[in-house]
Amino acid sequence: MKNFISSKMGFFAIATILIWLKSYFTYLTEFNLDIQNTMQHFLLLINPVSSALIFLGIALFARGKRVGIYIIVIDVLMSLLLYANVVFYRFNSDFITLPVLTQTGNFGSLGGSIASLATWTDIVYIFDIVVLITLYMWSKGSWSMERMSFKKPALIIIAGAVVFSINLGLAEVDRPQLLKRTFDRNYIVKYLGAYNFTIYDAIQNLKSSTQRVLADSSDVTEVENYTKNKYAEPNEELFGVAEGKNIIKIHLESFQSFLIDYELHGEEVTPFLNSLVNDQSKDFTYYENFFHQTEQGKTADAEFILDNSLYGLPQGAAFVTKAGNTYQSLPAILKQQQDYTNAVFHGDGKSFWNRDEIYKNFAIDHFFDDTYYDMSEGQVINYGLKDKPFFDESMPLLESIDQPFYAHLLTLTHHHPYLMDEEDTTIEPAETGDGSVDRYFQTARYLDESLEQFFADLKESGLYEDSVIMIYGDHYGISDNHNRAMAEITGEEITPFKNAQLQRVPFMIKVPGVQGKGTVDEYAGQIDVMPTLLHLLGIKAQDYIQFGTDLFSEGHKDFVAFRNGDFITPEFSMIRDAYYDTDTGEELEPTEEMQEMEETIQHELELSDKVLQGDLLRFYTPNEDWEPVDRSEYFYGDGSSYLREHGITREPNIWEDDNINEQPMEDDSSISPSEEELDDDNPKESPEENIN
Ligand code: GP9
Ligand code: MN
Repeated sequence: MKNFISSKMGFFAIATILIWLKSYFTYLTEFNLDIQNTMQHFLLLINPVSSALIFLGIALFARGKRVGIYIIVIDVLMSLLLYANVVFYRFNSDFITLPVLTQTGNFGSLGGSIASLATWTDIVYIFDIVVLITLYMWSKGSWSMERMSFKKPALIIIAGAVVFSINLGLAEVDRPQLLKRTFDRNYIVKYLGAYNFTIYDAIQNLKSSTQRVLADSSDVTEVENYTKNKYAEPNEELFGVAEGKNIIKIHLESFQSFLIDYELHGEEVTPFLNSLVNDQSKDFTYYENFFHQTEQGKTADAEFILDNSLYGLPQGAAFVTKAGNTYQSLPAILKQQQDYTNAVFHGDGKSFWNRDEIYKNFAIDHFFDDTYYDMSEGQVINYGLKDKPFFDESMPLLESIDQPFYAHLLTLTHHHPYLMDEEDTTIEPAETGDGSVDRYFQTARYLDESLEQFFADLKESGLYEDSVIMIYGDHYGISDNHNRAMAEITGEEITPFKNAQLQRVPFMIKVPGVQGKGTVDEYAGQIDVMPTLLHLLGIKAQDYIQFGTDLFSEGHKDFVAFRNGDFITPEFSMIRDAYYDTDTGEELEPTEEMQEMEETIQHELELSDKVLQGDLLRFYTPNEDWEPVDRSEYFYGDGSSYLREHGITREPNIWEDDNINEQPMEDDSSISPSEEELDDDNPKESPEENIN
């Protein structure tokens, strides 16, 4: 036995077992993989084996003692990949894909929150590496200098491949079309493991870059037929009512609809937004069954969907990976058809989410990034400028641009991990003991107050009356890593069905001269916003490739597709392969109608993906007046000269662009959450809870 342990093969065997066990326990404790039966659990247990055999097996081809070094290096690489996924998952409830890794240098949407997602107990992730290094030092003396016979490593790699084939075979029995469906990364990790998932992801990405090369003009016809067929004729009364009006579009960061009318400690959390929803004079129409449809691209996905009526990508953010594509975006259409000026306002560095690149393709004239704002101490927190100074300082900018304008204001303070300076808080945190959830209400209140102030300013400036004002939530703020606390908040256990219900985000719109309808219960998603606006402005959406339908139209299609293929209709929903009564949440036996809907959703998502993967809009001419956007006409300079030119005074900008997202989040925050509180995106207390 001792001989075996101190041999090369023994070292290899121990390394294999260690990485296997580490992976398995990580799956159990860190990821919520929704294990439903013994077969799935068995596959979870065995799936690290094939990767360990194959990858570590490669090291056995090396000569002499190098075998040990290579095994350790490969083990470290596998561990790094695993741990990166763990940290990423803690906030995103998702796995890292290559596009996420390559985008923004901010590790996807983690940015400033990353430190809060790692904890000292994570030290266990290097335990096996320490063991291996010690063992190597101890046993290498007795290793031969020779290369072992070629057969041994070859057999081991073949064994790994056989284990993988069995694994895949069993997985396909339990979950047909596992690799074909591709929508949900959770499935792939559950059945094939985190390492095989990464390989799969790499292949997918290679495929997608070849797709563009292979696409041709005939590919767009199928998409055009589908979208023209789905198109809903405008509501006659509203068509063109807002022609030439300014449009003010307000992005509520991480804002979920459950906050509306929610009371904490007997107080409304968002009294101002509530007043817009409940106002008797009804300026606004509020959609209470409106859902976000974002994926890994988070904010960027929301922006993308709203301005293009295309779905975001199943992996990564189209803002980053498809920034070179041709688009026929809402701002571009408004500019061409009605001479609008397009502007985006955001108190963060311009390169975040690759905005400064893709905005050019969308025909955004002005991008007021952080260089246009006073980013000095006390004004910023977490990712960037606080919402109150943001709106305040946006007013003169808004007044400086030509009208009619399409102005998009992106808020930021209500962003994970929901940090606040003491003097900005006006409501006590919740008391679930889950820091993110508890603070979530405080930043929501702050956002609400900032909006109230902005509305007052808009009224004072005269812009309020005659503008279309649209408010939307971008995506969830509380991931399903917080189900325990959310159960306390909502008073209900957070099942997958309930979690889908929580993906509601607010959508409200005021159209000048049109009486708002108060709260309406139509089911809708972010994809529907663009055709709605086009029709309000008197532009036929039918000319364009759009997957949504006008919210005000009689024929509005009220099914909501989530990016993973799940969906909700007013009658039934499909969530993680189970069907439910949307009203009662009761599980249903699938009917033909439900299955047809599932296929429609799949088809729609696939077509939208084709548009992006093949860059198909480069082949599409919406109408004879259409002129493709020329990105070279757009340039986003530094704020200081613009401010000077327009006589706008600001404190000097002491922040460098790139620093914003890397600022230690506790800086200047007198109520910085404690380390412990910040750990709340960490695995839940018990492994059982994780695999629910
Ligand atoms: C960053 C901000 C946040 O500029 O828009 O993006 P998110 O992390 O929500 O995707
Ligand atoms: Mn966001």
